[in-house]
Amino acid sequence: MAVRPILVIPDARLRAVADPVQGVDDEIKTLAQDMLDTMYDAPGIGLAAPQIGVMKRVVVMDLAGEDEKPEPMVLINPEITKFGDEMQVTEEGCLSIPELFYEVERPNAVTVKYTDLDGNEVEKAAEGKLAVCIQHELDHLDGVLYIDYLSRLKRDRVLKKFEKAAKRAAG
Ligand code: GNR
Ligand code: NI
Repeated sequence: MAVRPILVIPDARLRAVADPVQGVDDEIKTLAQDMLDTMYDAPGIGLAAPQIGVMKRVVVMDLAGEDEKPEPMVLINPEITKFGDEMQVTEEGCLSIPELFYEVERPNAVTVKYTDLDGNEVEKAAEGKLAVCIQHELDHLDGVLYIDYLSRLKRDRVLKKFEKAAKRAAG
């Protein structure tokens, strides 16, 4: 059990592109477990490795409800191979942009291809909240945040707030 600190904007690592994983070894297995521990502790429904400062293309998710049995998912080198034609608007939040929630429009369905923890290639179709979460997490691997989809006015307001907070913390 290792809960690692979650980076908050404007940390530059949240804007960098993460590197592909070369093989599923013990280091990646430990990373995935630490990411799940960190996500459940937060708590959140997803976490991407750059959010804990590890620039590797690894994502974890669990969309099971509070009273349901946990359904941890680990996605290594994930890629979206298909987007649905319809769009959906849902409210998103991000552990790296704490305490704020905004509505975002995204495709309502995606197909994602990834390597799992056993090294197997998996292709999975998703819709609804899972599709939103997959898109949100994969964006993190490319340095993209959900606030990038907001109007410039709203995004700038969010950025200013966190830039101010970072300056205050730095003294
Ligand atoms: O915990 C999270 N909740 C959430 C809600 C709506 C859309 C996306 C998410 S992901 C977020 C955790 C997080 O920041 N993952 O990167
Ligand atoms: Ni996020």
